[in-house]
Amino acid sequence: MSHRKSVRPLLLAATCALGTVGAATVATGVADAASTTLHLTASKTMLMFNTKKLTAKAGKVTIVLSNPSSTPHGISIEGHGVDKDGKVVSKGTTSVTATLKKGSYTFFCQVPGHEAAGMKGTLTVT
Ligand SMILES: [Cu+2]
Repeated sequence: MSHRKSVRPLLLAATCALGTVGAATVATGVADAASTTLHLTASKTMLMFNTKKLTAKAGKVTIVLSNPSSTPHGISIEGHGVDKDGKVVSKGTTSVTATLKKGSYTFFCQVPGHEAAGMKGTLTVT
């Protein structure tokens, strides 16, 4: 950190404040983008989800995974530079949220071996 080297702490503070305002402005610009929550359920007995296809509008996308099984499962989104993992849970609910642009993404369970066994699908963002 270079704070100690700063010649004028007040100027630094002012710059930080401006930075915050700038970030808020950017967030407002994205506010009209859609916010989608998708629900996914893991099989109680097999390594699979209840669907292999999900769709969402570009913007903030949350996938909520219900796992009724005692086998641990998680939910991840990958593609176009996005790589987000939700928590792994057994007999519970977990979720992952990412801001996505138009395109095709992969959603999958990140527990080793589960994606290869079939716990994956395509998330199409339009
Ligand atoms: Cu799994």
